[in-house]
Amino acid sequence: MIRLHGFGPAFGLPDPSPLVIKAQVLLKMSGLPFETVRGDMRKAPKGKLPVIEDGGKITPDSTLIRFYLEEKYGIDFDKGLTPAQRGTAWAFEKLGEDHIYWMVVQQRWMDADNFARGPSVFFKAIPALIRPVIVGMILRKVKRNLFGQGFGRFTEDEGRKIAARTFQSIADFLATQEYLGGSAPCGSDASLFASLLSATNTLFRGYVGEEARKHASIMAYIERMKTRFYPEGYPG
Ligand SMILES: N[C@@H](CCC(=O)N[C@@H](CS)C(=O)NCC(=O)O)C(=O)O
Repeated sequence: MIRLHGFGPAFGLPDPSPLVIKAQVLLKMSGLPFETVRGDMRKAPKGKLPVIEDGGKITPDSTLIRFYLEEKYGIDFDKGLTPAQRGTAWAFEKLGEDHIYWMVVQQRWMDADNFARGPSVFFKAIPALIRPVIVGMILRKVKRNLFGQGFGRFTEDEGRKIAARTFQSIADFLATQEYLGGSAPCGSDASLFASLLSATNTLFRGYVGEEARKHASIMAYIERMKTRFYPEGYPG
């Protein structure tokens, strides 16, 4: 059976990582038997999760996992879509992963209240004496990553304007059709759903969630995907 390595449910989400949620939804879409286990990113080939393990073969990265499932099991996650629909879906997928993702990281990690509500739980197992040192080190790393990617350079006003335009454009698109490829979910819905579910999480305060939650079409899309892929709900 395929084993998906994630972080484990947290923040009221199936996983704190949108990319683990994406891989989980792709596996659900595939219809293949799988289980989700707690992984260790220090042992992961790229130092990140998700990773899947299939009969001893390890595949890291949510997009490489998709390619692996397509190649090994002959699955077409975008079956029935025209080339233009496939292209649009892919563009929305990467908008989620390479743009919204960083807004979410900024919101969760760079705001002290949000950090206390969320990511701080990852450090609970570290002895109290050395915890502040480790937390400080990781926070500096996250800040460097945000600065390198670029989102970390925006002021709050600038970030809000960008977030507003991003969520408005997604909302306008989702107001015209149920899923990225039309009336049935395609591979990229796994990703966009994961990004939007993470961005709209009410555990965290700030403009990212506020701008995302404004849109009825985004909230309805999340509910459609939840009903379809998590009818049993999820712990966390
Ligand atoms: N491109 C990767 C990104 C995965 C990723 O960024 N995972 C994060 C959690 S959301 C991680 O494991 N970060 C650990 C680190 O950067 O040290 C994918 O699509 O799977």
